Amino acid sequence: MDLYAVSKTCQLYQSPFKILKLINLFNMSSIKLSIVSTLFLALTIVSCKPKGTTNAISGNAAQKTYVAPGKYDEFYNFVSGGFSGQLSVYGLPSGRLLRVIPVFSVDPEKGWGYSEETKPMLNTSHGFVPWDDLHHVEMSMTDGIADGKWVFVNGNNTPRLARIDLKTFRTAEIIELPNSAGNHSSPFGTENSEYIVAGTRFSVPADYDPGDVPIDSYKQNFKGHISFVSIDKNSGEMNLAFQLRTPGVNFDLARCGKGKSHGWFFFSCYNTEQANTLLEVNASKNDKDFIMAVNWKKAEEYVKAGKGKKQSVKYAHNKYNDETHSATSEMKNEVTVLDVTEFPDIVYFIPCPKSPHGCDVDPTGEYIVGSGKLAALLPVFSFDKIQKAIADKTFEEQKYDGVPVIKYEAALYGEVQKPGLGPLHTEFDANGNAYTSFFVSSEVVKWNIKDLKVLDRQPTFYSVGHLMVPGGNTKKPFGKYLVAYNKITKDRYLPTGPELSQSAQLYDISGDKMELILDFPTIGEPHYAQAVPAELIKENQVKIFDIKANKHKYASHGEGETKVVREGNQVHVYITAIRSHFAPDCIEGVKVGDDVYFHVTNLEQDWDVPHGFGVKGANNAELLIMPGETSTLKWTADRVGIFPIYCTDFCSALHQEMQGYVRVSPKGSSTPLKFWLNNKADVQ
Ligand code: K7E
Ligand code: CUA
Repeated sequence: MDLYAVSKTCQLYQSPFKILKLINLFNMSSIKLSIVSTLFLALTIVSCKPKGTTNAISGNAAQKTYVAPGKYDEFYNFVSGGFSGQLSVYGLPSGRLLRVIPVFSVDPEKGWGYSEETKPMLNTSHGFVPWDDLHHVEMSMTDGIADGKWVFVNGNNTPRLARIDLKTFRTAEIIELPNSAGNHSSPFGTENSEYIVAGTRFSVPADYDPGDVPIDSYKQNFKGHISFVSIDKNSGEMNLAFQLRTPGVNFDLARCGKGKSHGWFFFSCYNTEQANTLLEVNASKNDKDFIMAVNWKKAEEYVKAGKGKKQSVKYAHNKYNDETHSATSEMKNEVTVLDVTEFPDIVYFIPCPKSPHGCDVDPTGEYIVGSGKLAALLPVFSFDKIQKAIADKTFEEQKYDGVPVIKYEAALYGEVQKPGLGPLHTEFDANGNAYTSFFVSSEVVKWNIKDLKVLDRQPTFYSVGHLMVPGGNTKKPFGKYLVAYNKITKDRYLPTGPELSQSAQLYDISGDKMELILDFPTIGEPHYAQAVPAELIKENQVKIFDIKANKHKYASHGEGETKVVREGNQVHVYITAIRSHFAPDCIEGVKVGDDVYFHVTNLEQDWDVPHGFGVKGANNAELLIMPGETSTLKWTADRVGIFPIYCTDFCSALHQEMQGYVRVSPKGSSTPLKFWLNNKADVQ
């Protein structure tokens, strides 16, 4: 029985005694029992039954979230889609779903990963990878404040970082991360988005080291890598600047320093036991794991001075170009690696109780909160004290795998006592308060950073993971709302078969007490999210692509440029779409076995007039083509007959008339290649 199961039991409103009895039904090792008894103790302190289920939504809550028809929401909220691999965009406070942005997973609705132009975006060193697990969202920043230009997100499974352009709400770039496995501690950005940083969850043998080693040689052969990806200020383009090679632990989450701690990075680490099997027991033995403090400015200096080793690796770097309306994928083969044991002033470990998950830095940059999943307290570390401890060398006698370990008390500002059970993540408001999520006790707890006193606690429904306060990770939180992202909803929504909805819950945090004002379901499992005021983004939207500037190789800039060209068994159809016809809409001379490429250009130059494109029997998805854009659908003619094509997006009153035919003749037939619109045969 694991923590998760315990918490599920907890949500069935069983008493802690019942839970313990239930746990005892399982044959448990003594270690497990000790974890469980800690848990039990904590459970007796904090009742796990969410309180206030009946009065959770108060009378005027509806008013607070009501956005009248024709009115806009106040915030854009970018929410991870978890194992859907996508990012969804909601309005706050209404909780209305505005858009799902395909990132790492193919999306037939938008042709993402299906059109010829977007396929290269999902290329990796493993080939085409059509899915990933997206956990964290990091908006670009200027001077420690979100600037609304880009959103960075992580692909957990096949380690990747993506950049989404908030002018188009599309994925503009994806970079693969070598030497990484489980890109979980990612992506976290520095104050001016100098770097987006990504730590590996799994330590594994580096790509440049021998990989065929026994799994139980973990301690000798498994290493961690932290990637520093630099961001071009103007274009946003990502570049893998360097990596740090670290001892083999699991990196879970991270935050950059800000203000006084700008130049530093903090990572939570678990499995400091370096276990390689049954981690639920073997990685829960140590009383304390670590927060890893990284002086990235120092590391950057070393790299600039030519230090570190160039290692040979292989990773894909994919970019989408809004002029050619096409993506390119480039395979790269080198990265500069600094081994932190050879550069003693880059990295320090700080002991942190019991498998920390979240590692969060307050708006001033002075306080670093570690959230030990199995701990009954929350340690808050002081940046000043960490600096002093480093200067005074207040280290433990033993290094950890060659890295100095700062004494716990020397780095500690203080502990929040009895905050709740199963702390995961902390966000901040602008008034010196912190908000921490507690998975096991299903609650959000508000506490004061200075005196570490708990101020308020509110139940979540149920098992909250991440929390989000708009700007709550930045120097200047916007506050006002808090959203809890819940793993389990149980009885909150109409049931939907074996799997129930995950959800977000919106709290008003403008008063002393948090007030729950809305539930709304999410797409995929929500992990982290970030929100910014709508003004930062709303006015910058690309409304159309200029058709004259379309540099796609197969674009037709008007109906006069449309044509059908045979190259061996490939047939290229240059076709246009405008309300309400395709040109051409009749094509003959295609033969069985031909690969037909429909290059569809949308000639519209008005906002929000996409056309769609589908063809019978395509083992592919539709295309959805924006005004001024060209997209290509590949279709193989597999049999003789007449194959309709049609527009899939209801674009005008005559949308249903927007259709055409492709005639497929037998292999070797003499049907000539012909195409026309309205019997204007072979218009070229
Ligand atoms: Cu969901 Cu950020 Cu992957 Cu915690 S992690 S909940
Ligand atoms: Cu074009 Cu419907």
